[in-house]
Amino acid sequence: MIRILPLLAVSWLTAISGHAAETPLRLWYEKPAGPWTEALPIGNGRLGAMIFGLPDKEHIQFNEQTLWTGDEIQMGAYQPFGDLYLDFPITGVTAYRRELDLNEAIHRTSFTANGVNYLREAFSSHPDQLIVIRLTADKPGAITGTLRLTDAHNAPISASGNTLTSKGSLSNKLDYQASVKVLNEKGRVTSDGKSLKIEQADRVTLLLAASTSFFNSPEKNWRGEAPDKSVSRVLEAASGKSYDVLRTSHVADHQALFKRVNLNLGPSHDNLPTNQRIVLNQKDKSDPGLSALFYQYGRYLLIASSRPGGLPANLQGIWNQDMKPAWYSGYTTNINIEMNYWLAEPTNLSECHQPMFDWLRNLATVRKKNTQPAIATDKGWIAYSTNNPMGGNSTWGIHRPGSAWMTQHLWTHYEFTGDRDFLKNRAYPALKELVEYWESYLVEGPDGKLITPAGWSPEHGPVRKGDKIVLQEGDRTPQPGASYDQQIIWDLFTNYLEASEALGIDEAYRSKVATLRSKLLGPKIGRWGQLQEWMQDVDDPNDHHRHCSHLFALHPGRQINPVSTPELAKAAKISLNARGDGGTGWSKAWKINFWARLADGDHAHRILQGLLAPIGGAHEAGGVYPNLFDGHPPFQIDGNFGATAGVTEMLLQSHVKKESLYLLDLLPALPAAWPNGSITGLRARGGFEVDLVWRAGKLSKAVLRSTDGGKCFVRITGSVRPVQIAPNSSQTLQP
Ligand code: FUC
Repeated sequence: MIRILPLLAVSWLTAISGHAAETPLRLWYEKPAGPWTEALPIGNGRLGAMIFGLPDKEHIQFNEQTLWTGDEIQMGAYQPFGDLYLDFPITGVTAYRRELDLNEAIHRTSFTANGVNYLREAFSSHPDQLIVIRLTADKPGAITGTLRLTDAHNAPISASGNTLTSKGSLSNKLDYQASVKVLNEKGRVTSDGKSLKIEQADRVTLLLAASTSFFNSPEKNWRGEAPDKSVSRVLEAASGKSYDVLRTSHVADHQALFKRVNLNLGPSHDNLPTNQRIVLNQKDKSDPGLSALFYQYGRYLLIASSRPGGLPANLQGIWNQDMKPAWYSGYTTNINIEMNYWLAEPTNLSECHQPMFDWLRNLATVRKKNTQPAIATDKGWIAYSTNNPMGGNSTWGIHRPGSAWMTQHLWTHYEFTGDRDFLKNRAYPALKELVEYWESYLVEGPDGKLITPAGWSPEHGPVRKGDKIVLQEGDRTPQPGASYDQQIIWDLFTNYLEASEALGIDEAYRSKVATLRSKLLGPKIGRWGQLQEWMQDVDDPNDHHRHCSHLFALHPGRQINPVSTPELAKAAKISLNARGDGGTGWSKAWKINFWARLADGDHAHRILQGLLAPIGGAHEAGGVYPNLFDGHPPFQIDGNFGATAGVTEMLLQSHVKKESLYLLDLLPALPAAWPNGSITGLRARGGFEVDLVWRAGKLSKAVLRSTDGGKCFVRITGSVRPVQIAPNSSQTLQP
């Protein structure tokens, strides 16, 4: 298995680009947050909060990723946990600033009032499993205020000593508890049974712990340790540590992941508040640093919402304030959950991919119990479009190829890490059972090709209206041979073939699957030169639907690319142009990836700038909120993650093979807007780590590293050359 070389990466950046390793990466504002989408997110993978930064009435709205209603059948919805309010008798605030520092994963609020300079810091610690809030002032005894805890489900709040607790249970018998403990330096803390009063303290540390009785396993019926036990344990352990110790281990833990990749795209208007940067950049496009910040924000958000052992990032990561969030804030499988994880491997956050694999395994386990007749299968498993953490679902739409698409992620994890145990024990069996499902499900189409008898192109379809065929939003009429299904099945079969070859097993079945793959109905070019979305040539050149499902083969698939299938790539381009540059947040994010795969960096950049526009009112006009959360609208985190993945595809691609080796394409889609820049620490398939520097729009230097060593091909400005790297070494390439 390939390991990471973080130290090498950082020192190399400093050496070649002359930049301090610490580029400021922060979202900052001159005013406290008003609406929720102005507040700033912190998270430790499990426990998250939105911080509003109000001097006199601080508001911290928090979530815990397992607080779900629903079960193995019912969808339920992701729930908000509670709110912490800190009321201070503070008036006459000057010199106000709040910021989220991505390098340290710390939120800061600072201001002056009555001649006192106040500084508040907050973070969600993965090593200590709680949220830590630190209140300081530069004059003794200046911290006086009241701490209140509320529960989103109206559970009773109790106060004892220096701790406030909420404790409740949801309709599905999921128990939960949150406790906040006040540790004051000087002054005193008293309780009135409901809230805590802090008087004349010098400094205060608040420890907020929250958990539920959820256990991430169908075998354990989804229930584990009682939350009061875990909350007490966590609070007790953290109470024995100083603020500095808690802070130091949090920063170290975050940076071990975050600092693996360093991106520099040129000038940055970090001197302006982020909300103003967003507006200004739309006018003059003068802030490539905003694109770099948005890129790193995607990585920050994944680290903060997806850690090994936990649940995958849901539709809103872990941040949600609504009792009935849009689309349940669940796991939608026809683009959204997959997009959440496109960035994981290439941006060097492979560990953060793990929760998706566990969720997938659990979902497969529940589906194979076949308790829902409409999606029961003899072999493998299939799922509905929208799912919860426990295998429960909305029954809005059967999404037959969803399991195959998600299983692509297992194969991708192997391609990037070379983890053979994972390939053998997790990826291969999961791929094989789905190949067996499709082997039994496919039928012969009119021209003898193998087709899906009941395909679907999310989330619309052709319906007859009078003598016309129109494409209707949300239509789910079965469409035999729909391109989306066909392409995903091709991808699944290909992943299976490569996996069985890598393991050297199942040779007879491998050749059977190779034959099946060769009989699949492949991509078709239609009457206006487009890549057909359906088996019949019914595509409408004025169809601007947000989904581009029939372009799966271009991205995240690899059946179509400009070099080996130029005609199909041309057709894909015609389809993509017809779909337009608009769409929801995630739709724009996907289009960045498509244009990068078509090697059109300027078009990809144009869409990225479209996604970085301030969010407007229209439901399908994607953009960003002042806190840089992606808006469908409403807020959906997939667009954040998908944009980071897209920018990565602009700088480095490794999905194509040449003579059985990966072909690393360096700067395949660099836009004119980023003439000078550098990136370190990207990962490529085959287990390589890649640093790139470019000047005047051309690659000036690349470094490839590998722990296990290996061969690949590298494409630099059009020419392809073989490269061999010895174990634990690196190689510098010049154009
Ligand atoms: C799919 C999309 C919607 C939305 C939802 C969560 O159904 O078509 O636009 O993003 O997922």
